[in-house]
Amino acid sequence: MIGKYIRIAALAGLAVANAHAAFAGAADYEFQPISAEIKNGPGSELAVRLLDKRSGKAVPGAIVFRTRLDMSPDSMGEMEAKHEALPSSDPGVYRFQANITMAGRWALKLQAKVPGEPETVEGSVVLTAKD
Ligand SMILES: [Cu+2]
Repeated sequence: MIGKYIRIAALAGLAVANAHAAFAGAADYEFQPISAEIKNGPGSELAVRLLDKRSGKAVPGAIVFRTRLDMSPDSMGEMEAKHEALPSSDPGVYRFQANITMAGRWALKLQAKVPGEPETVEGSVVLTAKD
């Protein structure tokens, strides 16, 4: 009887471990702001680094295919800022130019395809716009 329970518990543990392995991929990456402070106004420049948390190294060559910039950190999630990608000469650094319309905290939310990673990597960085 006891042996049977132990076997079931071991199998359950294995299932959890497998599920974890399946999700480990995208969670190994993190977007970080280069500067957490940005300029309030048109043409404000933002930059984030994509980090592989396992190696601590920046990850070049990611395709950032969806972004959203809004004031959700200051409870204004419906307030969006127009922005576009800029070229970057820094490997692993992804740059944008945004028309920031209000001082305060903005969230840049990103979805990216990372070389060698089948899962979509998602991240969000909070940037504070100052006059
Ligand atoms: Cu606002």
